[in-house]
Amino acid sequence: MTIAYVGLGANLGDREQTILEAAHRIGAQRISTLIETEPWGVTDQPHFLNAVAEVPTTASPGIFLLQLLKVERDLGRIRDGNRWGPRLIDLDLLLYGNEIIDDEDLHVPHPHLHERTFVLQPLAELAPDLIVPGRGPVAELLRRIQSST
Ligand code: PH2
Ligand code: MG
Ligand code: MG
Repeated sequence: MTIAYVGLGANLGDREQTILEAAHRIGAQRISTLIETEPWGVTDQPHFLNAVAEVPTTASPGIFLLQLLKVERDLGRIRDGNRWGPRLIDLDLLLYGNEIIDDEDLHVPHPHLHERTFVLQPLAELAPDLIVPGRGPVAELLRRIQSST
């Protein structure tokens, strides 16, 4: 059994309801506080609701990722190739145990994790002592980003 952390985000529809339903469907054992956040990357879009879920899993990282994509689809997400645009639900595999994975279609830890307050803050709430493999303690990453803005 491996503990995975998944970032959840939504900025269309009933954001809270969709995030809670997604957390349930992916088998979350804990979920952080849901936070209202300014859009990052493409800023001209509605505000997001973000959270992080802690998920125990026996699936391999690749299979787990497919499970996340299926839940996104089942909840109505349509992938239109708009990379950072508005979405009903986004499930990002942030961490899979202590593993570092750099496959063509799977990068863990999530490549933008350390630069996003909307990920680091809820992650630090769930797991304040967590070390992000290859990047360092989550609390330190959060401090760094907060002092740079
Ligand atoms: N997701 C994005 C792009 N920008 N901004 C916020 N605040 N929250 C997100 O989840 C988010 C974003 C692409 O996945
Ligand atoms: Mg995302
Ligand atoms: Mg995504």
